[in-house]
Amino acid sequence: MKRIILLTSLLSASLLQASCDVGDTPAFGTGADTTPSTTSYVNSTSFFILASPQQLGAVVTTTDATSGLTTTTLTEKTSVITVRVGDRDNFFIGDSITVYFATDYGFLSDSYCVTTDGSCSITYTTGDLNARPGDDKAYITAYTQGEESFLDLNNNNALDDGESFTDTDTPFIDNDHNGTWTANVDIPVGAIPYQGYDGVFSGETCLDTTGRCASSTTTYIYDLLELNLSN
Ligand SMILES: [Ca+2]
Ligand SMILES: [Ca+2]
Ligand SMILES: [Ca+2]
Repeated sequence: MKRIILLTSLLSASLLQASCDVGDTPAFGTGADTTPSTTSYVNSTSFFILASPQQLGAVVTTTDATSGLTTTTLTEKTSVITVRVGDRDNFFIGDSITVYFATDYGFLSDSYCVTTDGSCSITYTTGDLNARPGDDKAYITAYTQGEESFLDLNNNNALDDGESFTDTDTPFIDNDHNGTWTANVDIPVGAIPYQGYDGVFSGETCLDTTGRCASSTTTYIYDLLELNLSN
């Protein structure tokens, strides 16, 4: 999985050295009038991608009854790819969050979309039959800037000493479809080169005194989606 729960501040030196100097300016909105969110920080647990349909039925393999020969065809199909964007309290964050996309196969109608009322969409279209992945699946990555989630035991909207947080690594195109970063196989996006887990907390408010506060309040957050090209 893409996340690791950190229960203590006992972090390796290598993790600490893998900083999250992501460079890009966060594309935060001001929050929509139509939602009760009180923050413009997208939370890593409230950011996800979905597809309609997720099973495309584009690749079909048939067997000739007489000869026994199999034939595989691909009929072009499309799917609406949608992201939902929320805050740490599970409220939608309204407008003007820019979400970026990448895929290992097929075509995307846009490289990014900008949210309205906590959501925005692009369209996926299947690609060439012979270029498709061997498992007849395509993976889509959606990513943006946001904050990492944490267990706010005293409900003060800040990471305090002793509270755990969920570290995130940096986004990538999952070429081998295993849901995690694979060196020399997957392709980093957003943060290049791939920067991994930095071991420190990026969030709107960090009051930790044990060295767990990142220098930046935001970091890349992402979600992966598997599309089934066959039935
Ligand atoms: Ca707290
Ligand atoms: Ca991988
Ligand atoms: Ca982090």
